[in-house]
Amino acid sequence: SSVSSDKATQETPSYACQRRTPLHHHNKEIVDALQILALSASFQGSEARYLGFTRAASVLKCLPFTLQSAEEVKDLQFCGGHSKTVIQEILEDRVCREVEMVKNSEHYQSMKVGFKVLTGIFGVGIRTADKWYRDGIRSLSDLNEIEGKLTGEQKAGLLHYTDLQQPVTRDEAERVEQLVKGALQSFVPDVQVTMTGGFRRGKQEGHDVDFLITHPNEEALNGLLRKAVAWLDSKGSILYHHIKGRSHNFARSSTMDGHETCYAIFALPNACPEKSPDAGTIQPDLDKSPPRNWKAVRVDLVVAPYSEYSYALLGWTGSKHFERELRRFSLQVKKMSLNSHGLFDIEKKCHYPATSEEEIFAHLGLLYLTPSERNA
Ligand code: DGT
Ligand code: MG
Repeated sequence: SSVSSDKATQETPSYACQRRTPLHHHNKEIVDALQILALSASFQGSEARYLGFTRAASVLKCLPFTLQSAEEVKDLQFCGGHSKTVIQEILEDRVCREVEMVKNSEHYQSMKVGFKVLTGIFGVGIRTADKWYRDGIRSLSDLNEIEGKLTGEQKAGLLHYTDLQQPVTRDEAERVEQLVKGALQSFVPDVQVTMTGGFRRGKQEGHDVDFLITHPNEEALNGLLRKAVAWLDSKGSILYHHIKGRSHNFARSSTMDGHETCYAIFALPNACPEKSPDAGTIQPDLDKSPPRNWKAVRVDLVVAPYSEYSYALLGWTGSKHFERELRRFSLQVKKMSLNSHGLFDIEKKCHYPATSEEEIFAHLGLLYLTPSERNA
């Protein structure tokens, strides 16, 4: 086992953007446990502990074998201290007491409800969910009681809670893609629409569906998002939407970018059912409420000018931890500032244009990773 751990150490560079992280790996139980502790730490406002657990989980996702004993992680980066105790306990007892305690705690459970109502908007989401907790809100019915005080976005998240908490399947994501493409192409037939986020990394389900929209002629993009969303809205396909206009003075260091973005909740029509043999026979009317033929799905639509498209594609493909590490590597190792608009060399004071993701990795001196290798 010391041979395998030495090997693992040698093969694990410190930044997640320097290593291939597959979607499926060999240590699911331990990774899931560490990620629960990471989420709990962020719910408690501890960014440092969130990062510690997230980095340990991310390193374990790259291990090419299933851990048998905690000895095997002794030389692995980020897997010492608290994370090591967790790993050891799971290997020995199959469960970790701390993780079980966290999962059952009132704070963790209430924060999760609040966070989901806020449709998973990190940062803002956690602050608001925590404020609700401090105001004594523990459940959906508590939230329903203060409905009058909620913003439109929060009301929508609450109203469609049951649907939004269900994962979005790949099949559903593809049907959203058809809707989105149809709307955009009715105005600009050759507009380019790419599904980004977790689905581009090969995930079979997600919490939302992310799209990036571009066109070689920038004029063609003017007003396009608003028109397409209004068109979808007029067809009854949109339950809630909020458009953030393009901005030129966003904070360079922040993860927010200045692209025009629509945060929406779609009413996705159900897939056409296969004709069943007894179609047409009258069913007894047991439940008086009419069957609902749609599902609420969170959708993000982002418009990027053609010259920034590759940076936006890299920035919106994720994972969140991969993006964070890529930016940290750029800044600390290369003295360059990366965001989803471009790459800026702080010492040479110049921008690096790119027409593909491969070129951006090359500018950073990194080995190219395909989207499915960015599941850090
Ligand atoms: P999911 O949807 O939970 O299955 O997982 P992902 O990986 O699709 O995560 P998601 O949808 O939250 O975000 C996709 C990527 O886009 C992720 O790497 C972070 C990035 N992203 C999300 N929101 C923003 C934003 O407001 N600005 C920028 N620049 N990037 C964002
Ligand atoms: Mg997503």
